Amino acid sequence: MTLANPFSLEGKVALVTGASYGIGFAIASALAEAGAKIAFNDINEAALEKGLANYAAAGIPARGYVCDVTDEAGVNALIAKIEAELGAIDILVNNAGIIRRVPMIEMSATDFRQVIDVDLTAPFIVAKAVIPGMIRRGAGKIINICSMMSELGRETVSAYAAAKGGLKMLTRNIASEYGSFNIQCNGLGPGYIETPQTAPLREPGHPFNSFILAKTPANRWGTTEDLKGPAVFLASGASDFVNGHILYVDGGILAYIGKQP
Ligand code: NAP
Ligand code: GCO
Ligand code: CA
Repeated sequence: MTLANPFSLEGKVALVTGASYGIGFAIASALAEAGAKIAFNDINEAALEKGLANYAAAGIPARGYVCDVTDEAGVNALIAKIEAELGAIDILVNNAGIIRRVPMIEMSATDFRQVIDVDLTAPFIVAKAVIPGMIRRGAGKIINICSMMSELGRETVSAYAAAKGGLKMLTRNIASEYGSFNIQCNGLGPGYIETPQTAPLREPGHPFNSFILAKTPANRWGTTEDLKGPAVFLASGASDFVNGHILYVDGGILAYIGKQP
């Protein structure tokens, strides 16, 4: 008798938000490799076309949709369209996110609110749209992409840290409120990963590069490849009794005081 593979996602439908490239694309690719059908969205047609080209180049038959995750009516229409075209959404990855690096006292309330809107309110909106179907089916997986800033602060990222800290608690609250319906909601907390979002921090000679290497026991930046296995774990039956957990994939940053200069 062959034991079923607990990490298999065969027959599952996954929505990964903001997944044209970067961490979202890598996670969607991993879920596809594990057998899931992939839906993703991006904020406009041009970005979506680039995303579709990326999936095609990787041989992944992903379906792409234009949707701004902060637009509740648009998100509700997105969910209905995906469920009509691909089937019920079994796995949601709230990945779409922005960052604005500005000293707090120089940041406008408008910019602060925009970061909160995309990084915290939108995961609420999208989760709220998929949970009723998961309740009806008696199962579901929600993965919220958190951050080192779910635990730590640093200069210039006040809005982002507030959003990602809030996303950690939204994750725990969804786990608490809907765990009895066999819905598992967990966070995936990447450390410092090489993506367009962190490109400004990795410019040659930028002091942040040596700083983060000294703060990372693994002594390297993470890559999106490092996130694939943890994402499949949290999306699969292998984690059915893991709920409200933030799985940090950070090379040990959160455990380490930092290398002595
Ligand atoms: P990224 O390269 O900036 O990509 C972000 C993605 O989100 C893009 O596809 C972007 O689309 C999309 N997006 C932004 N606002 C959106 C909206 N309103 N509606 C729909 N899509 C939207 O970021 P990343 O580095 O891959 O990060 C992905 C997630 O991981 C984010 O939540 C980020 O906070 C988190 N994270 C990143 C790191 C890291 O080191 N990179 C570490 C921890 C956590 P457009 O390009 O069209 O705007
Ligand atoms: C920053 C970085 C971080 C990473 C990530 C760390 O400016 O400090 O952008 O916020 O994006 O969130 O986990
Ligand atoms: Ca299904």
